[in-house]
Amino acid sequence: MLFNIRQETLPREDLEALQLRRLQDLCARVYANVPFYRKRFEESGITPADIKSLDNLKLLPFTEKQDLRNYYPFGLFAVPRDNIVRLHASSGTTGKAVVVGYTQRDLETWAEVAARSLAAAGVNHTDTVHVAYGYGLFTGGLGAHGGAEHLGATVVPASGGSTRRQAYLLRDFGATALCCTPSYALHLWEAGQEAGIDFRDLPLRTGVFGAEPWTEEMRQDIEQKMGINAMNIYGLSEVMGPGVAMECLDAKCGMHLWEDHFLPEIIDPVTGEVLPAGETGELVITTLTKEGIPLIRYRTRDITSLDYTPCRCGRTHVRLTRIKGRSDDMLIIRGVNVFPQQIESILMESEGLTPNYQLVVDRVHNLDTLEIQVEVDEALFADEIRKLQSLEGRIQKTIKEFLGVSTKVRLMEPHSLERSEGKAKRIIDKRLEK
Ligand code: DLL
Repeated sequence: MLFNIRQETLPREDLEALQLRRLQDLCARVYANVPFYRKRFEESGITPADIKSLDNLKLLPFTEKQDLRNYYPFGLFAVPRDNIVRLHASSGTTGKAVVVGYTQRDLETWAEVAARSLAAAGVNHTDTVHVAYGYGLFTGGLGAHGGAEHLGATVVPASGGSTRRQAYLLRDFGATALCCTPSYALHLWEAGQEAGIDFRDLPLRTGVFGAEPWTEEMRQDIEQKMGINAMNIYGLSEVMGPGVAMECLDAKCGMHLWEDHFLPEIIDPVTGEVLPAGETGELVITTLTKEGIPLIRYRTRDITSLDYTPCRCGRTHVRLTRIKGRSDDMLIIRGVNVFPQQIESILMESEGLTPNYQLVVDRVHNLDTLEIQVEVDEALFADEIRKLQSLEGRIQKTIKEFLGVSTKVRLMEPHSLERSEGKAKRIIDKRLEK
């Protein structure tokens, strides 16, 4: 179901006209209120009046995470502190936190796009939505919460942690939708198994999963184990939080990015050149309506592509293809570029392996090494050692064939790798400690 039929089905021409008006307003606002952006305009030799088409956006430089860090905490805010009603922050894996401030209207916009997103996944006001994204400075919990409330659904604000208790809550409250990271969904499922709860017997029918990269193979695994539709939701704190883009149940193919609020571009991550529609590169987003901390051409570091072909659901907003990785998560193993998700896809094709895996990168005698630790399921674990060893060899061979990199595959006992309550930690790079 569409939450906001008019906006979600705007013909492209109207959508672009709206984007241009909003872009011009945005440029005027940041020029007047944010010294950082005024300087950027001046250095580029232009004023907001020079932005006459969407294409003119190219005249402005990118904004990067480092810029937000340099102006920590509030230096890029575009409204007086009095107008900020909420702060969130993302720590990321390295460096100083990035702080985002929301005005009342920003929170309303966020609730709107998050509600649209849940509706696209097939959730409506009759649903009970169990939110197991963390509540706090992380945007996941409160973002999904705001969307579900705006939709008129019943929200269970479970947050992360107490996993077995959450499995009981899911059963007892009869949640029909679950919002959390895909890795935490599997963790919840395992806790349910241990407590004798089969998710397939519960009323649960929709998963709204995101905040970390995952693959089509992992989707199939989750759907089969839990008996639900596992839907992909995208977002990032700097731009808003969950609900920047969302898959629709009708096509389950690419995430509609709400273009009346966010203007996407795809660039070559090395040269910064804007790539033609359909090509894969780094996603760059301009926030068209945000008031607290608007961003012009923000480099997300997420690798994806834009699909402008019409979608069967009737929504006209462009679709982001599944995130292939982050340009800063890409591993370079002896010169070969490898994304963790490529390895995940290969692992998930082997029967008996679980989606619980970790990549350990090291440097031994000046050579990069990559060890893939992956848990096997109980059935395979009970098999003979010989069989397990031959499976390790087969996976190593497949990875070498498809990705061109030599690895060491280590099959691990079920439940031996650490579980995360939020984003899974897939990479341990020991080279960084040396
Ligand atoms: O993870 C916001 C969010 C919360 C999105 C809940 C979806 C659901 P950050 O902590 O700032 O914000 O992390 C943003 O997470 O740049 C991507 O690299 C990654 N990410 C988010 N959603 C997806 C997804 C939240 N569906 C970073 N697929 C982003 C792959 C994703 N990666």
